[in-house]
Amino acid sequence: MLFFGISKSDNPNLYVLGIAWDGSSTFRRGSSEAPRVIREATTDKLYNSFTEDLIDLREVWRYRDLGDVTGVTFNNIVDDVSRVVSNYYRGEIFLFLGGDHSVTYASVKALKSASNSDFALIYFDAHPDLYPQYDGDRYSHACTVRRLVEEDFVRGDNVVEIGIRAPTREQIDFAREAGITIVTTSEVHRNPHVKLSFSKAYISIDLDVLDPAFAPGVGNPEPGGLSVRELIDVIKSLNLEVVGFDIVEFIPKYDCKGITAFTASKIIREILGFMARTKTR
Ligand SMILES: [Mn+2]
Repeated sequence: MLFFGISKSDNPNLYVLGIAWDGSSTFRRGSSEAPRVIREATTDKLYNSFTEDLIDLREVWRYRDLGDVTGVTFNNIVDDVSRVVSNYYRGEIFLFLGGDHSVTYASVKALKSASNSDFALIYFDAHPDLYPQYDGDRYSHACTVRRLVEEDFVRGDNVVEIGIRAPTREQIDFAREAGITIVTTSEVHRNPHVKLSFSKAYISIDLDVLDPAFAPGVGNPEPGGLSVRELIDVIKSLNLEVVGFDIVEFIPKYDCKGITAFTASKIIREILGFMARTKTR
């Protein structure tokens, strides 16, 4: 069974949706293959249902896998994700499997509309993704947070970017103007407790926030990153209700012996355990 042996259900409290899109990547492509490979890496043949903190995910979660959204254009993807989320969302948690980081634009937009509520964005990434446009594409994966803020899907002062280590002056200037909080990789390394000024958020995990030693199979590897241990400890330190989360930028063909896939699976397992603390459904 997939997802650590959690039961499938027609009355789920967790939906899984793959977003098989890598057309907004700037360098290496192939993250559209990731949803299938991440699912396979959650097999209960490899991992049992307990988290590090002894939460039994089978006692908390019932899931339904909605398959993958595929599309020829980014607009198709945005529309399809919105349609699927609005069809199913009744307060459940959504786990989105990317895809490149542009899919977070689609998922946040869809959840915001379907839930009709405001939430903050915690964005784990080596890169700020705050370019006004990249190679002529305003919806490039290098522009995701800027679009979400400028189009009012999330307030700038409700965005925290964690693990940043590949900034540009232009992007950091925009972050300051917009009130976006930047927590650098060095800052996390010194202190994994990130303080937040909000209590409800969407979490986006770009696997390149990790050092390529722990996640070689990504589009834009940036050495000097977090360890898996540090990332999990940061997540566990957050005091937060999570409305949904994603794992993005995994490219299976650049992976080495499944390292990145197992890392993605481990992160999903621990986030599901982390969310169990605040889950009321
Ligand atoms: Mn990114």
